[in-house]
Amino acid sequence: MRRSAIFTLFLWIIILAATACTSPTDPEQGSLPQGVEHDGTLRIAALDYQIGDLADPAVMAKYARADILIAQCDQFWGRGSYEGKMALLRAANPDLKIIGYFRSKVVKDNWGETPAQTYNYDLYQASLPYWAHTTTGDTVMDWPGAAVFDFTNPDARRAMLEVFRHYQQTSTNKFDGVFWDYFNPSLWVAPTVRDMTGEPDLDGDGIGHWSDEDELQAFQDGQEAWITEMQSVMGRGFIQIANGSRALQDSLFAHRLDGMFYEIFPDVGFSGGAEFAQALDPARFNNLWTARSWPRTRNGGPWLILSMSQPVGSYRTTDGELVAVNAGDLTRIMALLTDATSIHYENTGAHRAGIPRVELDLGRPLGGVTITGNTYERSFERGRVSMVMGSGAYPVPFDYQIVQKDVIVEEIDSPF
Ligand SMILES: [Ca+2]
Repeated sequence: MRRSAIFTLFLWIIILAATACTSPTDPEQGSLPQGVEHDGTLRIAALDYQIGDLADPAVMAKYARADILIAQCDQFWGRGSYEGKMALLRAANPDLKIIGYFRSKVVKDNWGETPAQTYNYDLYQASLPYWAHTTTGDTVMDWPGAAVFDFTNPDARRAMLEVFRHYQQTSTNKFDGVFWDYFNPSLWVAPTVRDMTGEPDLDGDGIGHWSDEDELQAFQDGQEAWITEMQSVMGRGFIQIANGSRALQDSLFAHRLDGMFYEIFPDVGFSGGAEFAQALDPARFNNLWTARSWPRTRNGGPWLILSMSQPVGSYRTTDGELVAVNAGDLTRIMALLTDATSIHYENTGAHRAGIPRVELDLGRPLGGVTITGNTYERSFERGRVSMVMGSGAYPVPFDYQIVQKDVIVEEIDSPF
């Protein structure tokens, strides 16, 4: 294996407890114990925007294997096909946290055609007075078919939150938390939105969103208010996890939450090449060890959920064998090295839940991570993980080896 000479003079010992010193103080936490009690080697998250047949044992096994499941509210609430069926998931894994997906700034324009008194229809109706406009009076779309409402308006937030609260209260399916999709420092519009005229102008002052300082400040303030108001309505024990880049780079914002979602890890939150290496660079302000200390911990957090790019490709061994890379294996290594980080294991590329190919039983970590040059090592009660950083980018960012009870149970040994 090629080993970079750049860092070989340095030996970094990451003392995990030391990183906690950088955590902002939360007076509400009082004397609650810090950290998370794991019942296994690490936690797994599953995200599935279209929950499968819960009567199928193989499908149920995927969800029950996870520690936290992110699912669509419209499947479970009101006239959703899974009304009353969350109990099946609860029975299969009483410890499973089930989190409801919630759009923080858009409604789909076809929700107005769904049956009345369904969750999506009610969200659509609640949003109508607050749809945002562009400098030319057009409706703001951030994706084709997704209309932006002005969540910087407290009345808009109140109306949308009331729909969420109503279904959580009246449905037999009750979520343990919310998955915000998503919070960025400013509005992002997909390049596929082609027929929108003008520039988004949420506050209607004629100044386009990205050059309007007041509007950008209100955009960020509105996100913070959303989180506070969700907590007021749903309680302090309601888990709040945010997608989007803001919580991955803003420690004070992340501290309002129980966790954050790294979409297409490590491309969101890190950029400029060798993103895997950046995420594990102790000198980088938002490396995963540091970021792990940002969210609050009172609801089982921090939940740092690593998503991934799929499919990522393959490599050929020195023997000529073609080996497909499962990105879930890569993010699992990152999670094993960064402790409280949980992993989003998906294996089809369509945000479907998945089960690790190799289940681990390493036990608890025996300490922090030792970094020698570009080699990262960590010992566990029943084994060790070692990783050698290569390109730091897909498809094979690094080689690694997991040894469990003196047997190599999984590795990538590429000729990079
Ligand atoms: Ca404006």
